[in-house]
Amino acid sequence: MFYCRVSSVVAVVAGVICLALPVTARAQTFCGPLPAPSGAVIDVTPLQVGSLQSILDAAQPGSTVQLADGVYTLPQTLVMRVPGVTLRSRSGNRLGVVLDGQYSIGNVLLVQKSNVTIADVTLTRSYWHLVHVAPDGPVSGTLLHNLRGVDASEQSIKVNPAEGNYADNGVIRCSSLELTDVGRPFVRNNCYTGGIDIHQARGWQIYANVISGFWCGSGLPDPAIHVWTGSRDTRVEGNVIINPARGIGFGLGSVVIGRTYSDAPCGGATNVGHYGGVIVNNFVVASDPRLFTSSAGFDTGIGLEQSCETNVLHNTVVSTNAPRSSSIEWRFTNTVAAIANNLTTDRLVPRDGARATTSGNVENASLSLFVDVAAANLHLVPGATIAIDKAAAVVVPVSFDIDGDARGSAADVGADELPVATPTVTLSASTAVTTSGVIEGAWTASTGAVSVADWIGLFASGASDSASREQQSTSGAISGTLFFTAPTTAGTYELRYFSGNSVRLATSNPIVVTTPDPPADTIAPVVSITTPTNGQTVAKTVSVTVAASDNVRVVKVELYVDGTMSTASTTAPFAMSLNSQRLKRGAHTLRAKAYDAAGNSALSQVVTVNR
Ligand SMILES: [Ca+2]
Ligand SMILES: [Ca+2]
Ligand SMILES: [Ca+2]
Repeated sequence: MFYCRVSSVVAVVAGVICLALPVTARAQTFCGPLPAPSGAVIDVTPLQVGSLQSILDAAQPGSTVQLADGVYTLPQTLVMRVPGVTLRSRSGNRLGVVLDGQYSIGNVLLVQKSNVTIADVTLTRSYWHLVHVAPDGPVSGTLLHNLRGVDASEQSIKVNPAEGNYADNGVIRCSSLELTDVGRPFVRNNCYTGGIDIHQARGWQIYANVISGFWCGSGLPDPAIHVWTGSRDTRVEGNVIINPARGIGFGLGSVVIGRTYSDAPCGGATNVGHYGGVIVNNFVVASDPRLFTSSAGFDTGIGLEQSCETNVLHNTVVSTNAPRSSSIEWRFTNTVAAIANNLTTDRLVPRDGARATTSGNVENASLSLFVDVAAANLHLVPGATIAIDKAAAVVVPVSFDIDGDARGSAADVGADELPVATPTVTLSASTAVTTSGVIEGAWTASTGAVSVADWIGLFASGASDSASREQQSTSGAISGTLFFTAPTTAGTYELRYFSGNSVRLATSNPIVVTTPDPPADTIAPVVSITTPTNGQTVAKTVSVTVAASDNVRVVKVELYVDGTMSTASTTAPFAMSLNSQRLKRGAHTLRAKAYDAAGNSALSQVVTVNR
């Protein structure tokens, strides 16, 4: 059962879908590379750092500014003021390109327009934020992909409204945000920092990020992921949050000055910190002794404050010491939530009149349920029977876990689903193809064994599992067919099937790739006798020369005298001789016959000689 809001009244309604958002698989669990640029590409090297802003300003919408590897020490904030521009590294390696603010510029990047993508780079040492989305008109479609953010003095990624404009429907994914021991002393204002901090924004998706170290010796930072002041329909999924003072927060405080909506969500309630949204399949782990002894300690893993119609499902919150407050908590009277199937090592608590339906949660769980807490690996061990297959049924099931593993019919409590059994996968491939041809691969996996992160790769036989020539996602299908392009080099290859955590589950039959045969030779040689000439009188031994040619190669020429083969040559220029003394007096015919390697042959014109 879930609370449903009927008019402005919160009621408990059995069997009715009251989730604010559909809770199915997230759009993408496979943090694969960004597609190659589709528009104009502008290549930039670190030597051009002084003109990078003017390059960005001159870029046309749809184009990509591609940074060569190296350190870019920025003289000023880079402002993305052209819509639809992508800024990314050429290498795709986020460690290869470093945009460094040296704590001397406010933001490393400021996004003001729609559909800006920033990908595959490291951003570091901002006085304020590493990425600040602050629109100068209505903004949507911001994509932050595969970033590494290190040591912002304030929140690493900040989204704000500006002059009445909002930034909506952005995505932050597959990124690592870190506050390190080196950067922590640069945090100011009583620990005014955090990982992702979003105000008054709608429809953001935050998934598959790793966010670590957001705590200070004194002061309480923002939650590692904080979405508030009237934000709406945020999806926070599959993130790993390590040693935060606070993990994930929707809303903050009982009194909210923030965005409101004309369609009156949450029954038109005012003072709402967050409308709707889902927090699902996240790991939150606190294990650093310094965090627990810091002034704020580890406060809470997931907190809702004035957050209405919010789903908190299948999260794992683990702390090696007790939190100051709770593993998961919900506060203030506008908070109405569904809190289901979470696995926590401490308690879940309502505070200050907040309401939630709770089902399938496991509280006060033992640290022994998890693979390696110190390494932030909160996957279940096989003995975690208190959680395995114990999830309560929810109206709209969560189909996949933090790894992309299928939940199956008996879901586990928490973010991880332990695979039911050793998966069996069969994989077959084309047995013989020619270079650059098409290899067809087909697989079948046991039910429940597949993940949307599974993939099939093409390998040279004997190559290591890290040397794939091409990879394709199986999209979580139990069976299917994929097509690969055969290599340009002949040899023996194979397909291999990998689970999302890169364990090889199957290998195909060998694929013999051969160079195609050249087209068959059907063209006969051309041959003529050049000496002796027609009508010539011969005596004694006479040299016979021929002109023989072929589209490929002449391999033999025979000489026929009066229709009978007399002699032959297999060596160019196919010179032969004729002993005329063996001939009777009178006229005799000479003819040459030339052969190519394919067996085609041709006769010359007849040359008549007299003895
Ligand atoms: Ca299960
Ligand atoms: Ca799993
Ligand atoms: Ca020929």
